[in-house]
Amino acid sequence: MKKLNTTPKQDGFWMPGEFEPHDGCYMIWPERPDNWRNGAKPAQKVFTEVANTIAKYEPMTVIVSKNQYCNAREQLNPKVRVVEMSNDDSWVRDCGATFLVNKKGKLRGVDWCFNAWGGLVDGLYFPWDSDDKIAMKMCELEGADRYRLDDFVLEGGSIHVDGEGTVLTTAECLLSPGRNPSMKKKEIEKKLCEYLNAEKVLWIPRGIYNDETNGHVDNICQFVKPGEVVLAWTDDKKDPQYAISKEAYDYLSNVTDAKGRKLVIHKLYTPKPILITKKESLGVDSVDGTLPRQAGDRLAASYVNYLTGNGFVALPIFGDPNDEKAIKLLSKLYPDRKIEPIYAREILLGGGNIHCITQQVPARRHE
Ligand code: KQY
Repeated sequence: MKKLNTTPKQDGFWMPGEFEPHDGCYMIWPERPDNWRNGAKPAQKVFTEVANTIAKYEPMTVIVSKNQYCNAREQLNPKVRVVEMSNDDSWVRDCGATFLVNKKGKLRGVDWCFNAWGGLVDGLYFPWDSDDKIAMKMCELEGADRYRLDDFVLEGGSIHVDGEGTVLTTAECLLSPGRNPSMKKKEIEKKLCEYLNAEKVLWIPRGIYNDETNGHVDNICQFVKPGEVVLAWTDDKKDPQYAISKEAYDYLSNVTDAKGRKLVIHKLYTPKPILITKKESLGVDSVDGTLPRQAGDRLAASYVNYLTGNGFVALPIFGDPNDEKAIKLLSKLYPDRKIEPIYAREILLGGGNIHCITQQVPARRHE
């Protein structure tokens, strides 16, 4: 497939909202023992549950290394396509292709530069070169030409779009020193609008408290549909999350989207603080250059990190009283989709959640 020298905006390709129809979904099988406890076995169980759940609704592909291929093939539902591919870890939202469509039913991908959430400044592991090739290989599998940005670092979890010209992001992440330190905010906006084919960027100040991604937007806020968002929320003023969510709420209450609409904001209550236990911490290999997992550290738990797909919402739950509240709110907001709650503490222990480990392929037919 071709590497293109034009931009999606020039060519009439755009990124649809995640809530629009999909042709499929991707994940990467977890295995690195310095991120996933107990040799990644507990994580593999939950990843299997996520992949098998999604496969009930749309074509599912799981990328897996040579060493883990037979194990993954054995565990995953036969409906899931399993493809061997080198990788550094399992965050396909971040290292994978951002897929775009045009009015003629064609698919293309954006292949951002990936540097493991901050490169040598504050990245989470080293090296990341295999992950940086994942987007290109996904484009090959999908038969999609691609726009490669060698000069612009971005992870898919740091953006959401409404498919109608609005991009949602956080300043904490996109202006962090490990991404594109020589670029001004306006230049970054221009790049996003050019490569997602959008008109307006909304900048939430910060992401979820203690999020190791420098505050990805996909853990704090997401579009339910154009003009409507869910925002991670707590009423507990003593929790450092309160000030972060309040700041986001105030910001979002005072902006309009690309179509000039004010946003409807739904508060999605976070679970109570979730901390790494000693047992969990001891199960993770300690490796120089990889973020340590220490007992007592607070995890970036949020229900906002859900995936919307064809007729379903795959929702992380944590065994918290607010699980039910989240299920209830999302059932109301997505009356035509089945809410699929998945106990996701193991994914959270690795540093993200269901949205971070999935990447949708939008339906090629778009008017
Ligand atoms: O998108 C994410 N939340 C990924 C976090 C990376 C974690 C690596 N330990």
